Amino acid sequence: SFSKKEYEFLKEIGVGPNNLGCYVNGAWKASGPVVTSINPANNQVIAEVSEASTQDYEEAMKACSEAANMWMQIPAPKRGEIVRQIGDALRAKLQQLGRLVSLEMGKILPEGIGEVQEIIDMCDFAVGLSRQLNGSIIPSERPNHVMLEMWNPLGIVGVITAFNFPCAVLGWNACIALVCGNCVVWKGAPTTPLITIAMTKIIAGVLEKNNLPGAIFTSFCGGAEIGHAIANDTRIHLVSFTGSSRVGLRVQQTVNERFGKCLLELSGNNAIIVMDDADIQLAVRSVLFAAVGTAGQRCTTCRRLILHESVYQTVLDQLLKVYKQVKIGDPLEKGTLLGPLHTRTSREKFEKGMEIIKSQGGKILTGGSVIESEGNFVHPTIVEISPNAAVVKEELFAPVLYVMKFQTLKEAIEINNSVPQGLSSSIFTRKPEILFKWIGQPNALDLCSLFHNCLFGSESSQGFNWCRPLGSDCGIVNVNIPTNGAEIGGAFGGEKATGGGREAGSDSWKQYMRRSTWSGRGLDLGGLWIGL
Ligand code: UN1
Repeated sequence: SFSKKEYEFLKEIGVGPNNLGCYVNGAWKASGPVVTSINPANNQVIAEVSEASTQDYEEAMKACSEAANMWMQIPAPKRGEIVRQIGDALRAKLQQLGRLVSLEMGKILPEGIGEVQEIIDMCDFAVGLSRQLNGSIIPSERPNHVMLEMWNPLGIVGVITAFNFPCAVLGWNACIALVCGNCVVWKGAPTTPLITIAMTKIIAGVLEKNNLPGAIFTSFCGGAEIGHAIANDTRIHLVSFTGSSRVGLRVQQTVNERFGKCLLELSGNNAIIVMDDADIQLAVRSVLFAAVGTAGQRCTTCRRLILHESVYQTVLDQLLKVYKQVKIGDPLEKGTLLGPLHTRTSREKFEKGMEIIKSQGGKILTGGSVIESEGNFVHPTIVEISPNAAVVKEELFAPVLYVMKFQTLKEAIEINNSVPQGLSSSIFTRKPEILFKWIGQPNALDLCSLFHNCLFGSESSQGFNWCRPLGSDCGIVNVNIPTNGAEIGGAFGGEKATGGGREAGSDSWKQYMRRSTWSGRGLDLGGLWIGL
C-alpha cells in the first residue's frame, strides 16, 4: 500500500505503488526500466512505474495492426458510442483524475479538474462528429459523370503528449482519431506516467465491457526510445506530437522520411498587446492568468506583454501589485494560484534563464528567483527588456513575463510577429478598426471605401493586400481575452516554429482521415456507375 495517506485515492483509479506501464494487446505488462513518479510540490516519490521496452513495443504494435483492421470496419456512429462511454467513464472519475493531474503534474486543482473536463468535452464533440464525417459530391465537367469524395480512416494514429497537458491533449487527438476509425497508440510524458496509466485503465475498461480488442487503444509509459520507435514505424500513419520545436522538427523529419503524416503542436511565444484605449483592469486580470496560470507552463502562456507607451506605467504598476498577491504553494490546497514547476530541471532552467536575461540587459521588476523549499517553486517574474533581445525569441517554460513598449499599432504587430513561434496572441482595445487590422483584415469600417477605391482606383487602395495576413501571424488571434484558455470547438494550433498543425475542433478531424476521389459515369442511360 502507499506509505503516504494522501496518495490512497489513486487506488480508485487503478494506480498502485508499483505499476506496469504498458497496455499491450489488452494486457498490462512492461519489461523496460523502472522509473519513479515524483510530486513536484515536494520532490517525494509517489509511486514506481515499469516503462516499455522495445519488445513490449513490438508486441503491442502487432496486436494494434490487427485491431486496426476490425476497428475501421465498425460503423462510425458505433465508434462514437464507444467514445461516448469513455466520456461517461471519465465523468464518473472526474475528481480523482483531476486530483492526480494536480498531484503529478503540479498544476493547481481547478486546472487539473478543468483539464479532465476538457477530455470529457472532447468525447462529447467526437460523438457528434461520428455522424458527420461527411464526404461530398462534386459537379463533374463531363456529361453523365459523377464525382464523389469520401473520407476513410488512416489506420493507426500515434499520439505523443507532453507533461503540461497530460489529459486534454490526448483527448484532442484520441477522441477524434477513434471516431474516424483509427486505433490509437499513445505515449504520455515520461514524468507523468501515473496519468497515462489511469487514463488508459478507464479507456481499457470501456473496450473490455464492449468485448472489443484492448489493442484499439495501446499505450506506453516511456521516453525517447519509444518516441523514436513511433516516429519510425511505417505501421503508424499519422504521428501527432506535442512538445518543443526542437524535438518536433526531428519527429517531422523522421516521419517525412517514410512518407508518414505529422501533426505538430510545438513551442509558443505568445504576446498580449495593450492599446491606449484598452480596459486596463480587464487587461491586467487577463495578463495575470495568461502569464502565471499553470506556472507559465502552457504552450499558450503569455510570455511577452507589449504595452502602449501611454498606459505602460499604469499597467505595470497594477500588474506588480497583483503579482505580489499571488498565493504560491501546494497545488492541491484551496486558494493556491501558483503551484511548482514540474521538475527540478525546470527550476534549474528558470535560474539559468534569469542569468541570461540579466546578461542581455533585462531588468527584473519582480520575482527573478527560486523559492528555497523541497518543491520546485519559483517567484512569478516580470522583466523589462528590449523586444530584440535574443532571449525574448525563445520559450522559457516558466512564469516569466517580458514587458516592452510601443508607440504605433504597426510597431506592436511587428513585435508580436517578430519571434520564430506563432501560436497565440491577443490585443486589448475597444476600437473595431484596430480589431480588424489585428485579425488581418483591412479596417471593416473602411470596407465600403476600399471596394470603391478598388473599382474606381485610388492611391490609398494600393496599401491593401488581400492575400497576406496583415495582423497577427499566429494560429490563435484573440481580442480582449488572454492568450490561453482556448476552447475545444476551434481548431487549436499555430504557425511557423509552432508546427502548423490544428487539433481539437472545427475541421481538424480531416487530418485523421484520408480522402479518395471517386469519378465515374453511367454506362447506359439511367444506369449510374460510380467507380466501384
Ligand atoms: C498546451 O499548453 O499544450 O489554450 C495547450 C489553453 C489550453 C491548451 C493549452 N486549452 O490554454
